[in-house]
Amino acid sequence: MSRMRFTPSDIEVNAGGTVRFLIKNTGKIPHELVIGTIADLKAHAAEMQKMPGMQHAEPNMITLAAGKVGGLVWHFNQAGTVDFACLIPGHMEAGMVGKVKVS
Ligand SMILES: [Cu+2]
Repeated sequence: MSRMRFTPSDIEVNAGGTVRFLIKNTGKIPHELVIGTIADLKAHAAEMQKMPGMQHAEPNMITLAAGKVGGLVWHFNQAGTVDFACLIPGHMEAGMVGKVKVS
């Protein structure tokens, strides 16, 4: 099993900046990248545990099948820390989390 990591997992952006993330799933199973506060991400992950295989699409997330590449555009309007994670059950716990430092 490949390691469940985002590379890089720490990103720095300028407040007010709009960032286009280009994301590649180099693993062998589907993964996703969801942007939010760590509290929101944990709540969402708990919801997904109850509904395995839950399909969802929101502007703050992208789901990628193995080997696929996709983009996600996000506007970081204020300074602080924004978190991101893969919310497929077990993945966040395995280390699929990261942070965006906005300053
Ligand atoms: Cu994942």
